Order: sequence, then structure tokens, then C-alpha cells
Amino acid sequence: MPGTRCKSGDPAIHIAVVGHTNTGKTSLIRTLTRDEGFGNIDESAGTTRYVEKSTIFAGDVAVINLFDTPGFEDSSALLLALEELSKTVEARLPADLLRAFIAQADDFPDFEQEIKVLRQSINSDVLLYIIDVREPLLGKYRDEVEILSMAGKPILPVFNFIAGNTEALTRWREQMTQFNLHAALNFDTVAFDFEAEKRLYQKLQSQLEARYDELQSLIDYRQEVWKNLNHAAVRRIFQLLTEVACYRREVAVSSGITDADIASMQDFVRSAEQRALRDLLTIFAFTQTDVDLQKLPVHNGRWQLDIFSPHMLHDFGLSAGATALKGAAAGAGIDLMVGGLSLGAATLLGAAVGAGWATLRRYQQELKAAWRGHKWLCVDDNTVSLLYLRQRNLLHTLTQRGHAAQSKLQLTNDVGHALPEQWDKVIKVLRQNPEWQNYSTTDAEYQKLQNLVMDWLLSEDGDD
Ligand SMILES: Nc1nc2c(ncn2[C@@H]2O[C@H](COP(=O)(O)OP(=O)(O)OP(=O)(O)O)[C@@H](O)[C@H]2O)c(=O)[nH]1
Ligand SMILES: [Mg+2]
Repeated sequence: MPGTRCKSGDPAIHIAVVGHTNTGKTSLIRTLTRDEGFGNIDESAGTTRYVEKSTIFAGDVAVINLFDTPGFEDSSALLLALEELSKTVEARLPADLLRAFIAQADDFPDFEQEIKVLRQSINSDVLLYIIDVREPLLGKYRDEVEILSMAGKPILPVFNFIAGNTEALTRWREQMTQFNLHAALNFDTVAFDFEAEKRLYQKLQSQLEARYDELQSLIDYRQEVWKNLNHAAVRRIFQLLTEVACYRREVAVSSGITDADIASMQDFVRSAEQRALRDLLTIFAFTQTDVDLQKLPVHNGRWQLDIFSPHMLHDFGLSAGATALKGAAAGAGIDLMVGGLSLGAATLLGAAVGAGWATLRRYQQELKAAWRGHKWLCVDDNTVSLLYLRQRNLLHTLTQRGHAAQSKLQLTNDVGHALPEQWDKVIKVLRQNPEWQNYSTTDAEYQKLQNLVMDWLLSEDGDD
């Protein structure tokens, strides 16, 4: 179904993002377009001074043009001015009155900002009316709605700042219904939540029936992109786990493990986790503002809590009761192993004439080390488990799958701490294959393991 065309011939759907000042209009556009460079955002009122356009594409097709507008300040005075004007001009439709008002803009310098909003509203297909639900229900909002409805365009109220404000949200919803605005939307603008985004497009479909198919193609496209982002993220987490679980440092048994050995291993883990954190934030286009607003315990691109801090085990519930970790020394930081075998077993294996070539080849490195009187220093199970849990929680925060996260705003509490049932096997297999550390392997066993862990991470409840 071909869409209607606006006067300029631009086939995209024109949406004016309007509302009281400081309600999150510019933030919403940034979130929807993933463009952190768009406009200016500030906690003070009156930040946006000009109408600015941003486009949402499905592939290379421009589907929506979003127009950011300055916020309304004194809508009651504006309504009075319009009422005054209506006494002197002939206006067949309310929109004609707005046009007359715009045409006389010079006479109304106090409404310079509002006139920009009115002009854009008349030239758009639909208005997104952004509401900060924390605001008390005052007459000025009734006036805003009345003025905006004069443009004769569908209005879709979007409730912002909803996290932790359920009662206020209910009151605002009721209020909008009284204004005859029945379709409305909850949208915490800072949260990159595909489901909320999808609901927005679906509501637009019901408001703009003639544009249904274009909006559907956008929904389908965004769905695919979202799936790919999630896959990229969980693959990245698995890479981190591989990197760390496969880490080995050969140490001479005679000199023992030095503090320098341990420090070097710890630095390796920290920097691997930091790179993964950076990549995940990039994948979901999380800016420093988003990090702050979501209260992620991240500072300067690093976790505030060090992975080797004893608090980590406690915070992630690993100190006791986690079945996969029974018998492991909490916070030990390292253990010694030879490809999952004890040193003695590996030496025996080397000596056993009956051991097959494949087995010998597999443990070549370990055997050589054993014969040289060396051991491997690895990262212990607890640390690998902590990495998994922390990344899994991060993923859920970034994708907003756990909506509880918005009210609790605590990274470590929003999803369970339980490790998947097969978790210890995953660590064991990774450890036995140090050659996977460069994770470019096409090895079938690696792929299988990767798919398993990716499925865990992508599963809804996050703990199995
Ligand atoms: N916590 C929280 N803060 C938000 C949210 N949306 C916006 N903000 C913050 O609210 C403030 C105002 O956001 P803007 O996007 O500049 O609001 P605006 O409606 O464009 O403001 P004007 O252009 O001045 O009318 C900023 O400090 C944002 O970071 C939200 O969903 N949650
Ligand atoms: Mg703004």
C-alpha cells in the first residue's frame, strides 16, 4: 500500500516529537535513532531551540523522519493568545487558526519557541506527545493537549520516566483518556528496549493505517537487527570466557608461583574483561549517559569492583552453595592444572605406551612442561564463573530484558546468580583446549560449546 506523501515529496512518515520542556524529547530521538550525537540533552529546561530532523531507516529506506522540537513553556498564555486571535481572524478549522497565528509570528515574540512547534505539528503526520509522569497533573498540560489537537493530527502520548513511578503513570493514563487519547505508550527513553520500540511502531500503525506496511517493514527490519545485536553480544561473551579459561602461564615447579606470575595473570583477566565490557557497550550503543542513568557500576570504561575483589564472590553468591563450585577455594584466584589432568596422571599418560597418538598430541604441551618440571598457571573456576555471571547481568541490563532492573537499578540483583547446570563441563572443556584462545577456530567441538553457552545467555530467564 503506497503511503501518503507530504508536500515536500518526502515519502517518509513525518513525526513531530512534542511536549513540555525537559520531558525527554531529544533523549527519545537519540534512543530511537541510536544517534548519541543528535541534538543537545540537558537537565535544565529549554535545551532544544530549533526544530531538528533525524531519520529512521529500514536498510537504506528512510521510513520515519522524527522532528525534535523545543519544549512548551507557558501553554496557558499561548492558549489565551490563540483565543484572542480567534476573535479577529476567520478560521474554518482549528488548524487555520494555528496557521494564522504562525503567519503573525512577529507579533508574538514571547512565543517564538512554541510557534516552531506549531509549524512542525501542522506539517507532520502524527505527534508524539512526551510526558514526564513525575510531573503533577496541572492545567498547563490540558492546555498543551488542547493546542496540539488544533493541528488536526493524531496524537500519541508517550509516558517517560516511568521507572518506579507506577502510580503517577496510572494517573497520567487516566488523564489522557479523558482528553480522548486512548492509545498511549510507556517508554523510558534512556532504555534501549526493543519491545518498547516495537510497541511504538505498532501504535503508529494503528494511528496511521495508510502507512501500515511501511511501518511493518520497519518492525521486521529492527527485529532482525536486534536479533543480530544480541547474537553479537553473546558471541562476544563466549569469546571472553574462552580467552580466560584457556589462559595458561608456564611456571617452573622449582621456583614456585611468584607474586609476579599471579599479577600478570590477573592483569590479563582484567584487561580481557574490560575489552569485553567496551565491546558490549558499543554493540548496544550505550553512551556514558546511559551508563550513568542505568547506574551501571562502571567508571571510565572499567568495572568499579575488581574481578579479584573478595566482594565479587559474595555479591554473585558464589561463596557457598553453588554446586558447580563445591570444593573450590573461594577467592583463591589461581589453580594449577595440566589439561584437566593431575600432573601425575599426565606424566603417566606420557609414559603409557598404549596411549593413542591423538591423545598424546592433544596433551603435547602439558607433557613437555611436565617433563621439563614445569606447570601451568590457570585462572581458577570461580573467576571464570564470575566473569560469566557479571557479563550475563550486564547483557540483561543492556537489553532491558529484566524490567525489574529499572526500579532496582542494581546490576547484580536483576537476574539470578545461578550458574547453568552444565557450567562446570564448559569450563573443563575450554581448559582442555588452550589452542582455542584465539577463538577463530572452526573446530566443531568449539562451535557446539559456543552454541550451548549462547543459548543459555539468550534464554529469557537467564539462569538456564
Ligand atoms: N532517568 C531518566 N532521565 C531521563 C529520561 N529521559 C530523559 N532524561 C533526562 O532528562 C533530561 C532532559 O532530557 P532532554 O532529552 O534534554 O529533554 P527535552 O524534552 O528534549 O528538553 P528540552 O529540549 O529542554 O525541551 C536530561 O537530563 C536527560 O538525561 C529517562 O527516561 N529517565
Ligand atoms: Mg530537547
